Amino acid sequence: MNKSIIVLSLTLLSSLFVRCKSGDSQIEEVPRPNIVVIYLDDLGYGDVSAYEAGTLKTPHMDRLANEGVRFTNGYASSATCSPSRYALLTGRYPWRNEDAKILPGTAPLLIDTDELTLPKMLKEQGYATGVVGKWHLGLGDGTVNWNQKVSPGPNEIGFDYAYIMAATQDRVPTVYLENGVVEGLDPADPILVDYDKNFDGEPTGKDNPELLRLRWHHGHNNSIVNGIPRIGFMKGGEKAKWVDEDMADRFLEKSREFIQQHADKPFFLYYAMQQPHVPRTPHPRFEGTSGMGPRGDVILEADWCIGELLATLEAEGLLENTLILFTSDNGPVLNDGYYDDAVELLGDHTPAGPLRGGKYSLFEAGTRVPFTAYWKGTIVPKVSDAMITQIDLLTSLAQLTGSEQRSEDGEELLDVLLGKSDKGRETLVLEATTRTALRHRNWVMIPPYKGPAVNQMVNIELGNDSDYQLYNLDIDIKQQRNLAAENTEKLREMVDLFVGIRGDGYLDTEALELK
Ligand code: NG6
Ligand code: CA
Repeated sequence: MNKSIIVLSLTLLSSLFVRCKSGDSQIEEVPRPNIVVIYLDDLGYGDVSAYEAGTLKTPHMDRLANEGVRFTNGYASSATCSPSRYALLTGRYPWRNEDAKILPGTAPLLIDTDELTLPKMLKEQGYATGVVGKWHLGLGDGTVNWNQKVSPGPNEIGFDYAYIMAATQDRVPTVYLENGVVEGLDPADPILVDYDKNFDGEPTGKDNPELLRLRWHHGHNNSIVNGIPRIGFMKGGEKAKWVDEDMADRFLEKSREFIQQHADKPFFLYYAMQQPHVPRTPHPRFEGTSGMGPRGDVILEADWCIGELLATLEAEGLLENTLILFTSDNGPVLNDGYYDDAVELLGDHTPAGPLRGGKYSLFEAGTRVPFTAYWKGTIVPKVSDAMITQIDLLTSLAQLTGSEQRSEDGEELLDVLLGKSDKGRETLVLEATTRTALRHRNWVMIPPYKGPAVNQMVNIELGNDSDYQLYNLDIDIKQQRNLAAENTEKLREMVDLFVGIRGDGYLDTEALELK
């Protein structure tokens, strides 16, 4: 072995471990693997072929699932994006923050800069931290000038590096920001953004259908960018606007660069992919590849990106020193506001797998998502039925890296995450568009909620009912049989537990009078 190889090996080895004090003040070695969170947007439980063998084949996602721990009871923190991401990064239930709702592109930063976050905790442990992809957690303090450095944002809550879209692919501003600065902005063509009113003379999806290459079904009829109507109004910033079809490649490229630049030290990468959220704009390489239209095509595109990311880690010699978590921010939706044939070309594919509901729903498909943990050479492949939620990641990864930080609502589930234990959570509050329900062991209790049973626009059952609902998931994973009336004892137990967590004021007492 020549000298440089020895020096390199020693450097790599020292980066694998951190010296840290354990409870009895003994010094012990704690591993410091790189950590990559691959976070899909609206990917359903049944969209991954390792979860639901069907027409769509996702070999790279399957690799993570089949060669790692594949959780069958892995939950997103909410059935929509911003609250889900808030809870992922803070380890707090989203309902503790009343602003944690789907945010417009002009919303202020949702996470307090004093708050404990996953990247902050890992930074304290010596990690380089980066986010690439969809942010949707608000930026700035409420009055953002997009032509200056936008702050606070990801850099102020623990990320050393951030390459993001501000909100969603269907919301303005349709530009990338690198560490708070809009990429490629021409100062002579400043960006203006407004969510209430249009700028004089600017075309909109509503008034100018002749300019559209993708038609809107509901919402999405404000400013037109690249022939696609969006939510919100934007003017200027022509050179900075993203090309939708290139977004996947761009996020992949930035993620790879981050990995390559930090190959010699522990890093945390939050790779927040935009697929299969609307508008679904596959790169031409993937157009038509699924036979299911753009929704299927962008899932295959995302799968390819994951393969490329794995190949990068492998080429850098990092695969055996990297814990890769793969999951989704909420459940699936087909028609989320554009005519893109997602419903018409679905065929036999079942995005929610066997689960009821979808995005926006309190039923299982709203929050139960693909959730896998892969660590080559360390994690022994298995299927785990243990209950775990993304809220647990901050605390569990603190355990992994020797940090004493614990988040408000996260549980210490490191052994579950690594497949060494099957003793997951017992209790979890489920959340969908600010409504909450309770899962305890194999039972789910949904309190009565006003509002429609079905969101007709997206054609998803929301979980609203005038009565209590009680389901036994052990025998009824599809949530078809409401046992509330016949098992009042269990219902009472669940309601008491729920009230204990959510507080007395949450349910109105009249509704609580059980018949
Ligand atoms: C909804 C949008 C939907 C999607 C969602 C956010 C309309 C009618 N619907 O308001 O298309 O953008 O917000 O999705 O505008 S999420 O995954 O980011 O939560
Ligand atoms: Ca989402």
